[in-house]
Amino acid sequence: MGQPVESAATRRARNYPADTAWFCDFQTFPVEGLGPEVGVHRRDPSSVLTVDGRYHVWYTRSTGETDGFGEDPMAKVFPWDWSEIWHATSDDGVVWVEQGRALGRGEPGSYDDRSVFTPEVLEHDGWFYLVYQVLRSPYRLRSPESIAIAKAPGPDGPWERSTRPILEPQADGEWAGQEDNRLSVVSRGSFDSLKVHDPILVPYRGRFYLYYKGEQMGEGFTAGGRTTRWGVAIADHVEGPYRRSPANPVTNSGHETCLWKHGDGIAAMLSTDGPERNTMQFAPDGINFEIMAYIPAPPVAAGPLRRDEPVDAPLDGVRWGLCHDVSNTWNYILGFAADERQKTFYTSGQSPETAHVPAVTALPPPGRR
Ligand code: AAL
Repeated sequence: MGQPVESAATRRARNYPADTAWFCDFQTFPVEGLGPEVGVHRRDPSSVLTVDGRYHVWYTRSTGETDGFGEDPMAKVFPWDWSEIWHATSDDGVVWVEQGRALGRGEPGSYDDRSVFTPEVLEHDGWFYLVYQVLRSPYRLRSPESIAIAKAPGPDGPWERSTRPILEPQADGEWAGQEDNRLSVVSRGSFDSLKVHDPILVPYRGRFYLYYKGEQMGEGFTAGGRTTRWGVAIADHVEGPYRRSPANPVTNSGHETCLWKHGDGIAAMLSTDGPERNTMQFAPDGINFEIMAYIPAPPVAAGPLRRDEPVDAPLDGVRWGLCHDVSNTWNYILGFAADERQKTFYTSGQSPETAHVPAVTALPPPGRR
């Protein structure tokens, strides 16, 4: 039998995207005021907004050691347990000043009495909106997690929260037994049967697209790792009601959401989980995403600097921003920037010297990007 004319890998490579516009490395850099601090967790920063020449960000903030799931139902389980949403500002993108708590937990017994965390922000029609995760006590392995919304007349609040979540998990799986074990199920249900996480609001085609990460009852683990996927729920009005797209899930991978408008479509950066992690993707209709680039190391939980005008180059949606580092006991926030030096060298033939640009060490001053 003759040798195969070409290998399977060669055949696969024929379908890989050739456009380099979506490829980049990323650099991270320390920022003051939101960095490492013993006793304090800061994580999951929102997008960065520019308001009157000043940067604004919202993020999860909590204090104290974490104990994991144990006997004491009131003990802090994770860094995002017993959290609040805080607000910080900066005039240069490097030195940040904590302005204090933007939104605290709800009253005991309310849907958000245990934690409010992982915010994203949208400025629209003169109002500011936070979408974020909510958790009601007790916090157990099988606890559902939902998404709520709050609005304010300005970045400094006061924030008025929704009376109930705007999106809840589908809860359409079936647990096996009474043990508090999130993997023992009779049936898993939908990709978002247990938790809806990492919300981000994108005004698109005259409606509001709420993208989010789903976590499943009896979550699986495949060759790509955890089976976390993104869905989208769509509303005519920013405060809802939100209805899930029948096409959900709209990704087969990814963890924290990071999406931005590009041209007439929606661009996405997926990280951390799934066979398509660490990719840039684009959906011309906001639903059907295709891979545009495979990137080495996206920033984790990226909150990009939101630009007022429509972006032209694909990477303009993630050129700068804030992200987090959770590799230490105390989670903290740092800056990130897209780095196209390697690509510039290979695609323009510039010598390494001329292609070399100084390492990115700060967000651009507000107003100049
Ligand atoms: C984050 C997000 C969600 C998870 C936890 C806090 O990166 O994916 O918010 O619940 O981790």
